[in-house]
Amino acid sequence: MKTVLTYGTFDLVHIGHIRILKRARELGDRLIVGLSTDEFNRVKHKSSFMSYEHRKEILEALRYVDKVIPESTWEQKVEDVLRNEVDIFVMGDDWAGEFDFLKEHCEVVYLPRTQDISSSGLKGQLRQG
Ligand code: C2G
Repeated sequence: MKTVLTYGTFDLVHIGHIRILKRARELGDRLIVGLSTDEFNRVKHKSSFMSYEHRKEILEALRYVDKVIPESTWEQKVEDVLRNEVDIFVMGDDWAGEFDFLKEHCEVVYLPRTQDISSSGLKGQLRQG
């Protein structure tokens, strides 16, 4: 059983999110997502349109996601990797290099982001009508 772990806010889930979740899941047998809480979003200087509960319910409905855990701090990743016996940690390559410290505990993979789409971009387009 190969376990994959990734993190994010996943607000207004779009094809960029779906594609990274799909590719991450395909690297193993189960995918765990560390979902940023509303409070942690503020730490990340991000605000999400949808609440943590709604974003969690949406992710749990996706075929690629097996488990959602809360992401409340930057520092919890090593503990999450060990507690969940994670084999592969995955993030989009906008984070390339940022989580290499996890390499002593699991494989670290940065996957190409999907171009030309983002939650903030979608919000801007919706505002412009
Ligand atoms: N992503 C992508 N393509 C996009 C947009 C996002 O591949 N067009 C990926 C990101 O690279 C990330 C994941 O989707 O791996 C989630 O993106 P966000 O919800 O924006 O998460 P982020 O704010 O990057 O939070 O501790 C890690 C942080 O919680 C990551």
